Amino acid sequence: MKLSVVIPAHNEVQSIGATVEGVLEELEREQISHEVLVIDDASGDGTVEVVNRIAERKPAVRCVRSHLPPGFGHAVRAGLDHFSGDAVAIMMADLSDSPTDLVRYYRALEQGYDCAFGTRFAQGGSTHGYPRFKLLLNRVVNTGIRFLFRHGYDDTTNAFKAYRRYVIDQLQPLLSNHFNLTVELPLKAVTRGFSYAIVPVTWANRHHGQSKLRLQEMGGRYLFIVLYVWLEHHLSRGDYRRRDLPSGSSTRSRPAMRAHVPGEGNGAQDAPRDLLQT
Ligand SMILES: Nc1nc2c(ncn2[C@@H]2O[C@H](COP(=O)(O)OP(=O)(O)OP(=O)(O)O)[C@@H](O)[C@H]2O)c(=O)[nH]1
Ligand SMILES: [Mg+2]
Repeated sequence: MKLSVVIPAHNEVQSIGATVEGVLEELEREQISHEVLVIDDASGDGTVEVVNRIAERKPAVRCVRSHLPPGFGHAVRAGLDHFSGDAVAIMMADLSDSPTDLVRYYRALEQGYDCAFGTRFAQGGSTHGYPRFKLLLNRVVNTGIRFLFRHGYDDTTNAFKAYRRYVIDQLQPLLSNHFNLTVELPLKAVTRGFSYAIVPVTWANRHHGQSKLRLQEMGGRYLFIVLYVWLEHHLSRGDYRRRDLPSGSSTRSRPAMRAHVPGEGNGAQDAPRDLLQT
């Protein structure tokens, strides 16, 4: 199974080199077939040059100029249009996400889960340097989403996740142009009936560069996409369910499932048998 790693990057010259090198090192060590796609939006600080220098040594790395308008959601969607792997992971360029966790996601997908979702807040997960107000907002929003969708998962808003290719195909068309894509992807995957492993991950606040998330501009957009998926789930009578499930079957979210992660005690036996077959 080839893994594509899509990394949206805008003016991340101080972090992008270490991000890409860290991913390569881990995937090469684990002998995981891979490609790394950095999706740039006209960065003016040398981000592209750093990636292109790595690409000269490592053919698995490509820097792609987004063909869509600027913005986080468009950049990720550009990556999802371009990737060639059997699965794709979306990862940030600011060294917040850990390449070791990327390997854990891959192992969960290998076990037969359709998606791998990280949690920074359940046992085994952690955050370092999360600004207090952002953390508070995060917990309120994720609790609200969990209440609405009852999917047993407490970190829906974290963008760092992995999906099998057929999941991405069946989530189209994607509507979010901005950071709200980070909730559209997992919520559609859950409500459309794909299985998901919940994997504890670590997250660290950026040390370099600037945050591009503008909270004031995103509130309405997050609410729009959350309500959109909720309405689809409750009113569409299963029209958008994954295609290999009968459309009239239950439209309730699947319960959370934990992946067996090497070195941890939680086992794949938690997952219903049919979910381990893909
Ligand atoms: N190509 C592209 N990438 C973007 C854009 N906006 C953000 N990104 C990238 O998306 C990732 C997440 O953006 P961040 O600014 O770190 O957002 P955040 O993680 O919510 O904010 P922090 O907590 O401050 O890190 C980073 O890798 C950014 O470089 C954009 O408009 N275009
Ligand atoms: Mg960030």
